Amino acid sequence: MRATLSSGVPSRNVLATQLPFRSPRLLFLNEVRPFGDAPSNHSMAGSTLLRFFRRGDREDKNKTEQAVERTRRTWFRRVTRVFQRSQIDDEMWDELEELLISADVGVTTSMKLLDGLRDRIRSQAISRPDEALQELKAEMADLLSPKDGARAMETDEPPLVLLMAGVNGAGKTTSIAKLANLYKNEGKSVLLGAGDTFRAAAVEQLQTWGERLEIDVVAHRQGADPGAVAFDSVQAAVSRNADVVIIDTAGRLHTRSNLMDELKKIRNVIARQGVARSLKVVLTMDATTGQNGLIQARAFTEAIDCDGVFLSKLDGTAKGGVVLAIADDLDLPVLFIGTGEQPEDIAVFDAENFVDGLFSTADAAND
Ligand SMILES: Nc1nc2c(ncn2[C@@H]2O[C@H](COP(=O)(O)OP(=O)(O)OP(=O)(O)O)[C@@H](O)[C@H]2O)c(=O)[nH]1
Ligand SMILES: [Mg+2]
Repeated sequence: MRATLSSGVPSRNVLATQLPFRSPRLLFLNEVRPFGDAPSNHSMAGSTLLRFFRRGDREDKNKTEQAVERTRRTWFRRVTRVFQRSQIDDEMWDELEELLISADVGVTTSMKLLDGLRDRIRSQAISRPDEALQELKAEMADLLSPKDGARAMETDEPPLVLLMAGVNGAGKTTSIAKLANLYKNEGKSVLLGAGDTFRAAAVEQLQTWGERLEIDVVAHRQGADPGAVAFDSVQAAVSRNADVVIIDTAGRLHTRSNLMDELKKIRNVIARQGVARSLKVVLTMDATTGQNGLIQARAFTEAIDCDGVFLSKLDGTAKGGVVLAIADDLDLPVLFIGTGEQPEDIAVFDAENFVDGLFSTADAAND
């Protein structure tokens, strides 16, 4: 379905700046115009959106290395040291187990990693600890490269609809700004939907990001039905031929079951608009919460099918080992990592970059 487009909208930010509180339905579809002078031709149709994040793997690698610096300095440098011994012995296994669990890898995932390492050492008759370290890295990279991870964010039927879920304060809204900026820099047309109508000033927060990034925001007033915001956001994206629409959600409602019910409702509203195949639920997790965050995340994955994780605030924590637990315990691909508070502070997650970052010797000379 394509709504009729008309010209005469004075500003690209008209949706965000001129209509917010006059009407509960901010967006009037017949006033929406396409991006730029001509509608987007959906240049990625039949292709994959993630493939457009080729702004340079080196940039993602550097950002990842910086973001895991605290985790590396606190835990993984000690893991490296465990392998600087003359032989593989029982003490080595005990120390490894303790360090991995301390780094928030979690008990189950740590055991699994070490069992995998034992198998590798046995089957390849490895006796040197430095070779065993290389096998641990390979085991970790294998665990982090989920079979369907690369496909998690693909769509050949634009617009790609991203629904950002997560507990309050997890970093949803900031992560939306980062994703929007990333897609925009890849030449994609992006629209945001202010689906957190519960928290005071949440709509304005997204609108401020929209103004800063010059990306339009579909918003209703505070207290409005988030399902209606999601509906209008998707309609606007369809009528504009937008490539991507990213919808914010509330992290807190009166009760947790309300929150999950609301999310399901929003998801269903979106799916009913014929974009079910392009809808991806992205769970935002705060890396600083480590294993506790995992418990909260599980409540989301039990309520709603999630397609992957945006792991925020990796730069601010030594609990980066939780990435391994997300992949293993939650069985979700980590798609993106947050590396700071600015829109450009994002890296596309890559298992090898991450493992290399954990074991990098880049900062050894400064100690
Ligand atoms: N250092 C760092 N800070 C981050 C990152 N992502 C988000 N933050 C900060 O975390 C705080 C909360 O971020 P929000 O984006 O408002 O979180 P939210 O999930 O939308 O919160 P609610 O709307 O209240 O549910 C803000 O101060 C952000 O600047 C990150 O990757 N690194
Ligand atoms: Mg928010």
